[in-house]
Formats: sequence, structure tokens, C-alpha cells
Amino acid sequence: PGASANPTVVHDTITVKAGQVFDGKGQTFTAGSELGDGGQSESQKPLFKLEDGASLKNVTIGNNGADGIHLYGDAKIDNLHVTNVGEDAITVKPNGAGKKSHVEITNSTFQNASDKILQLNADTSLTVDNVKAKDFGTFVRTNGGQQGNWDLNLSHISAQNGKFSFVKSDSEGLNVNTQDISLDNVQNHYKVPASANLKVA
Ligand code: DGU
Ligand code: CA
Ligand code: CA
Repeated sequence: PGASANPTVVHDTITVKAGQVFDGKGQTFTAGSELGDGGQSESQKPLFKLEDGASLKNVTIGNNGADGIHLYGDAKIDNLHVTNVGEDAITVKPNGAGKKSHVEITNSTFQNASDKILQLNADTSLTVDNVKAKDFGTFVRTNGGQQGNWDLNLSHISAQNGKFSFVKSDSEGLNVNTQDISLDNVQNHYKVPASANLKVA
């Protein structure tokens, strides 16, 4: 699904409350200038903020991706299409409880990311399954210079034209498990410390 002709302009971040499901029903959303311009400024706001245990499905994010989607805790994201990623697409934020977030991203596509698609700024067990990425910097980045508790389970992914890396982390104890990953013209497939536990199947 491409960006529809009449996107819903998000002027104020949409919060999905704890445990609730936001079903976009295929609608396209784009950020208003209040949230940012979709460039590389770090001060932009997300279109969606998911509280712990929230889900989001059947959403397209169109021309202005601003700071994408912020996750505070466990989250499930299904059938998301980000056609023009802004500063980044999905960020796992520190949640007040300091507990590891379980995040699933399934059946989704991401395109045109100047830099990162998935940004992990807090301990996360991440599952990504059946996803396509095209024209990006880095597909998954754990927060720069940070040690953390990160498990990345990546399966059935095809990624094309990645100018920096597929997975990049500075975390010595990183765990990565992959299955059926197809990388075409992607630099530095796994730019991770030598001590990382990398299982590529
Ligand atoms: O130390 O935390 O790029 O969430 C650097 C910052 C930086 C974040 C990240 C993000 O990693 O701002 O967009
Ligand atoms: Ca950033
Ligand atoms: Ca960001």
C-alpha cells in the first residue's frame, strides 16, 4: 500500500493507552509541522506514542515521518508501512519501570530512511518478522555507546540499499538470532562488538 492521496495530518502526537489497540484501517498519516519536518533534527516528536502493552496495526506513515513511533514498554506493531522515514521510524524509549520491553514488529515495510529505521534506547527483546526495508542508513541500532540487555530476533527480512549497516551496536553482550535474511547492497551487515553472540541461520 502506498501513501494515500488524503493523509490524516497529525498535529499532536497520538497516544495509544496501555493495553489498547490502535487500528489505522489502512489510513495514511503524516506529521504536521508542529511535530517536525521529517529531516534529521533530533528534537522532533513522534506521530504515535505507545504506552506499555499497546498495539498498532494497519497504519501507513506518509511523507512527513517526523520522529515516527515511540514505544514505552511492550508493544506489537503489525502491517505498518513507513514510506518516507523521518529522523527514525520506531524508537524503544526507556520506560519508568526500567523493565525490558518485548517488542514485535511484523508484516511491515520501511523506505527512504536517511539514517536509522529502528532505534533501541532501552533494554529490549525485539522480534522482527516478515519485513522489507529499502533505501536506509541502518536497519537496527542500539543506542550509541551504550551497554544494555538487547536480544534481536530477526526473521524473514529483505533489506536493500543500506548505506551504513543492517545491525549496529556497541553493546558487548548483544544477542542476535537471525533466520532468512536477504541483504542486497547493504554495508556492514553486523557491526557489533566481537563479544556479541551472533547466530546467523
Ligand atoms: O546519544 O541518545 O538517535 O533516539 C545519543 C542519543 C541518540 C538518540 C537517537 C534517537 O542516540 O537521539 O533518535
Ligand atoms: Ca536519532
Ligand atoms: Ca529519533
